[in-house]
Amino acid sequence: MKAKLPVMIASGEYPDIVSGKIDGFNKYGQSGAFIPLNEPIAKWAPNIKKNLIDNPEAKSQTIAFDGNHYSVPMLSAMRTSEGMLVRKDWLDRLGLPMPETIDDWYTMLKAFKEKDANGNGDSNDEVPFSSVGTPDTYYLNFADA
Ligand SMILES: [Ca+2]
Repeated sequence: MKAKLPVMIASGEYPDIVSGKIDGFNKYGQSGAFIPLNEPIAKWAPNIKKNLIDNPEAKSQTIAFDGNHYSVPMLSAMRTSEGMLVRKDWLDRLGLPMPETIDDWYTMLKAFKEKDANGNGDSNDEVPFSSVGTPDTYYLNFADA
């Protein structure tokens, strides 16, 4: 999207909502391509307001130099459109609990790698972690910790 955003902006034709990186929205928002979202968020999105505008840390990471928000970031507490999936049958087979902490994740992934999690008698054929999408997508799930 990074390379496509300037082209899309230059064309003058773009959808009502665009997905991408905050820096691009702040850059093109300040030049008038996007409307500031401060007022709509304050008026119609109390939960986003609470977690974005009223949260100094989130606000500092997302606000443009002109003081406006041109995007709604994917904050860790609000990251509901993605998540990690775990093979519960593998957890059950190895007697492990559903991971809650980073240490739990480490223990689980190490056990998946070293033990016969799929129960086929071969302890070397499991892939303990895989993903689809960009590296940002899956590493961010662990980055906050
Ligand atoms: Ca196996």
